[in-house]
Amino acid sequence: QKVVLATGNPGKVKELASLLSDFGLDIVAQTELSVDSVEETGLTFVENALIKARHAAKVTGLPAIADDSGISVDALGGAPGIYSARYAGVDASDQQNLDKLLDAMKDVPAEKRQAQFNCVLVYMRHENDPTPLIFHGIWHGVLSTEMHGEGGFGYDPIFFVPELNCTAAQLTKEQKNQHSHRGKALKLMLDTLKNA
Ligand code: ITT
Repeated sequence: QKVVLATGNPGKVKELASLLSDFGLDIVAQTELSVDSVEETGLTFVENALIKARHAAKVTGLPAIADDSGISVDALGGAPGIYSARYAGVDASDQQNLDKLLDAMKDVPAEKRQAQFNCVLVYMRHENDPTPLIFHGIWHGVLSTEMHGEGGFGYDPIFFVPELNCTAAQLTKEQKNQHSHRGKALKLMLDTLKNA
C-alpha cells in the first residue's frame, strides 16, 4: 500500500520512514510527489496534523500520514508549543529557534526548566476520510543551558532526559524512537494498523 508521508521536515522523515517501511507500508515522501506545504492554521497539534494529512491526500490521491509536533515549556506557559517550528520567525532555522528558547530561559533556575515534546500522528485514508486515525505521544524532559549532542533535529540538543542522563541529541535514532513523543505515537499507530 502506497502512503504519502506528509512532512517537509527531514528529521521527521528519518525517524518515521524506516519503521513505517518495516511495517510493510510503501512510504513516499511528499517532496517526491511535489506536495507543497500548506498553511497550518489550527490551534492544536491535532488540527494541524489533520490539515497537513488532508492536503497531501488531496494532492496525491493516496492515504497520508502527517506529524504535528513541538515543545512546550512550563516556565513559558506552554510556549512555543504548536509554534515550535516558527518560534523565531516564519523562516527561522532550527538553530535560531533553539537559540531563542535558550535566551528566553536564561534566568530560569534548574528546578523550573521542565518541558514536554508532543507529537500527534494522523493517518488519513483519503481526502474525505470521516474517521482519520489520531495518535498522541508525549516525552517529558528538562531544558539544559547548553547544547549537547549531534543527533536528532530541532530542540534535541537542549532537551535533557533525566532517566537517560543525556539530551535527545545524544541518542541514536533507535534509542530516541524508544523514548520519544514520536516513537510513542508511532507505536500506537502501528498497533492500530496491525489490527485494522
Ligand atoms: P512539517 O510541518 O512539514 O511536518 P515542521 O518542522 O514545520 O514540518 P511542525 O510544524 O510540526 O513541523 O513543527 C515541529 C517543530 O517542533 C520542529 O520544527 C522542531 O523544531 C520541533 N520538534 C518536533 N519534534 C521534535 C523532535 O523530535 N526533536 C526536536 N525538535 C522537535
